[in-house]
Amino acid sequence: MAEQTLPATGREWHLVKRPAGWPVPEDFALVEAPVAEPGEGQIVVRNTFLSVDPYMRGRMNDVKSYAPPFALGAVMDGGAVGRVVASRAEGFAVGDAVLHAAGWREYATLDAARTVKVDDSLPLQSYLGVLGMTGLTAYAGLLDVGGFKEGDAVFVSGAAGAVGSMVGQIAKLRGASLVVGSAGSAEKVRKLTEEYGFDAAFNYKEGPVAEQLAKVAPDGVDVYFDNVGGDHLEAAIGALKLHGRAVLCGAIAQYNDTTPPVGPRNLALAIGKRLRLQGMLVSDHYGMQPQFVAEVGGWLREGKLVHEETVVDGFEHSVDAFLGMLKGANTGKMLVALGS
Ligand code: NAP
Ligand code: FER
Repeated sequence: MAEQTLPATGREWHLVKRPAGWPVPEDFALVEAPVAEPGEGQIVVRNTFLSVDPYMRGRMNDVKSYAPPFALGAVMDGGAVGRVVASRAEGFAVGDAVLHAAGWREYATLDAARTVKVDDSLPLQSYLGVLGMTGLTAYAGLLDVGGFKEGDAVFVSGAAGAVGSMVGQIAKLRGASLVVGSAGSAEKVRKLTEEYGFDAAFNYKEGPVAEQLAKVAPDGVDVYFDNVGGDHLEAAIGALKLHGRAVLCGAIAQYNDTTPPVGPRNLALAIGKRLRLQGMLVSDHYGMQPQFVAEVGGWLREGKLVHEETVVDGFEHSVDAFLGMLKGANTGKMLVALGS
């Protein structure tokens, strides 16, 4: 039996219109919906933090992709953490902290087997960022997909974001000879060099990426971690050394485009330089989770790794947080706090 009285309703965010280009607030609706009683094997979670992520923009389009499109007129989903408020599942008690995929709502009734119990000696939102999906993307992308080795020179775009800020720091901690990054504001560039240990950084809005990259990495790079695509990827192909690797993690510069992107126009350079450009999805790398948590968790405890979160307060501001993230309002992981 449910162990405490549940609220009759909770709020959830629905996608009501498929965005054409940049999403607008009218594409979303804040809806009051019944909170379902848990069935056998189920729990009810009150979410405390929601993750808003770039890949969600892709799910707003009605196209076949690695993740199914969000249905129109239905609640969206995404990473979330919260506390169990009712349980009919063995091993799950009221008060337990869980990580799950039923975000964009205040209360979630779901199969306990589809949630992961987490240790709440750490701030719960860490499981959405530094020790969660974005952290693992950085770790697995750099080390496994990118084949990073000590002494490599690394360039990462989106460097002040959740994934990028981790990529640069992991590369440094693993012995990179040079770590350079790009980001979209002077303040982000300052943080990269003064707080995150990057050797150099530049603001991609201040001039051509290829020219700015050539200044900070005149001898080229061994690994490019691509979060942006477009002119960033083109510049990186130009800067990669013989046998260089590009990790194709994201292409956020084109997620809201309504016409097909041009380029990279210099792809043929990959032939002579014997480059490897490899796409990645974090979901292929969950096997690395224990190694990732051990190594990155260790660096966190030792104070060797900085991690930042940009927290938007209030469930009703979830869409603002999502749109803000797409426009660069965040440094580190963008999160929505629902209050505890
Ligand atoms: P994030 O970097 O924390 O946030 C997105 C950032 O993108 C913004 O803060 C903004 O920062 C930057 N941006 C927006 N438009 C841009 C543009 N036109 N050119 C350059 N930068 C732009 O997000 P995240 O969660 O860490 O994700 C980063 C990338 O990794 C995304 O491309 C995402 O799709 C990808 N990703 C892939 C996987 C996978 O499994 N393949 C998993 C997670 C994430 P500025 O202020 O610097 O512009
Ligand atoms: C996943 C695979 C990919 C996932 C997220 C992504 C939340 C992100 C991709 C992107 O941002 O481009 O299983 O889980």
